[in-house]
Amino acid sequence: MKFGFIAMSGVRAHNKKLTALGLTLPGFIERNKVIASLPSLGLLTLAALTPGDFDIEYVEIPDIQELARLPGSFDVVAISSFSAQIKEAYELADRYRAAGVRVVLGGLHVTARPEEALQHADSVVIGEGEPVWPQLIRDLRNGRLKPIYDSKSTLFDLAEAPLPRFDLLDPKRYNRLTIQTQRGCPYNCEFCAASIRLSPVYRVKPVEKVIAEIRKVKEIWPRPFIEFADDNTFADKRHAKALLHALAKEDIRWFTESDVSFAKDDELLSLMEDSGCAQVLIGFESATPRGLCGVEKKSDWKARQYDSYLEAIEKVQRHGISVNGCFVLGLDGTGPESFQEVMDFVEKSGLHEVQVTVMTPFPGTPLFDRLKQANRLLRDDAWELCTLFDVNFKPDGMTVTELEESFCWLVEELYGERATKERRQRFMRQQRNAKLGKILLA
Ligand code: B12
Repeated sequence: MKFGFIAMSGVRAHNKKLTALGLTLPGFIERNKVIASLPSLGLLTLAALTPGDFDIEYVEIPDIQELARLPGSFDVVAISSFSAQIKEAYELADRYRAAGVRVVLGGLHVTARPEEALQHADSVVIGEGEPVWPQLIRDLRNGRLKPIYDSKSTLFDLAEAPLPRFDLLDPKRYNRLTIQTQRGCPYNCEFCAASIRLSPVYRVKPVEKVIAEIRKVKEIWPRPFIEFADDNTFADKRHAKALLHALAKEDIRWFTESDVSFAKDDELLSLMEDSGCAQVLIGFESATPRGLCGVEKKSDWKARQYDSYLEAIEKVQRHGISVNGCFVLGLDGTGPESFQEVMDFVEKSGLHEVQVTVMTPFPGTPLFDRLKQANRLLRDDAWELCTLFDVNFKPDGMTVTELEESFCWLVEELYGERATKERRQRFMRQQRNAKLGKILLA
């Protein structure tokens, strides 16, 4: 049986002004080049759980409009889903089904909207794929695929994680490859639409497993750049330190995402430096404390971190690791002044890289439910606007137009030639001073 694993790829934005800007701004182009070409780790993982007698192919589709014909001659396809491209994924699924191919849909979007997805698939998987995949394969062989496979009540132990099928990739097409070291997050941010929505329990992957995955990547790419597809890599400091000790022996460069708290731990910072960390992305969310209130739903944890931001950036960057600071615009409690506040914060902090996004009500998030109830969503089911760059809600401190236009202004200011160059130069100066400091202390 021929099995196609189909990933929708590339990045998306609908706001035409922003798209046009993105094509011209140096800081934006560089960042897009880096992230736009990641493979689907979810599908490579499920491919690894698929028995050897299946003939497997992994395909990426950047733009369905450009598809002259359906890729592959498959008996069955597994298509992954994010909200932004779900309408394209459904169109693709419909075309495959019309050609007699069985379609299985899974991933973040269909987990939030399984009934909607079922209109386009023979089977829909809710939650993590691993716990239900063996049963789905058995049912497929017997010709008895069920409409829904729900793994939400099963806690998948990452010690059981299979080695993803990196061998299905052509390494020349990627400038980094992803690996996961954990799933979920101990916090619960209202807008988060990542792995916590598949399974709410925070878990780490045993260090030996992560290292085995890195070695598997090395079979196709001897000295790889790894992006950890985690939501909060250093949330469990003990696991993080054990992992960093092991990573230091692997001769790789890597990137990850974390909350700000790791910067208080000097031992962890040194281990990061020694193990090849190039950049860490931190969700600061707001350049002022106002926007942070109520973001984290368990204990308002994020609101209490603001005072540590500047010192954290300074400390991490002194270790030669650049910080990519993420800010969400349009948060409740913030108004038109918040755009200039981001500019000021970036300048004051010396951040090397910045990522700004628009607050986005993804389906399945507490934010979506709250805004829907308050009648603050602009359009229902406008999943194509779930890009992090488009506005689909009524902000509480400004108009929709103000949010859209000021966001474009901010993008232009942040990623233009002058600001991008200044950030790089400031970082280089900081690196030189840190090195000089170390020499003087020695
Ligand atoms: C790598 C990545 C990408 C890659 C994706 C490569 C690919 N084709 O899959 C690239 C760079 C292309 C990308 C692009 C975008 N991304 Co992105 N990306 C990530 C990132 C960093 C890691 C995802 C990952 O690898 N997870 C690990 C794997 C193992 O988990 P998984 O994919 O969910 O798979 C599991 C289950 O979902 C399920 N499953 C998944 N697919 C399938 C399919 C079947 C058939 C079955 C049965 C099961 C199944 O089983 C898997 C194993 O349990 C996350 C952030 C994060 N920290 O997680 C954001 C994230 C997924 N991205 C996000 C967004 C918004 C985007 C963009 C819209 C950004 C933009 N403006 O363009 C685009 C969308 C592109 C598109 N084509 O749709 C959001 C998605 C939110 C949502 N609910 O839709 C996230 C969560 C980030 C965020 N800030 O919120 N992204």
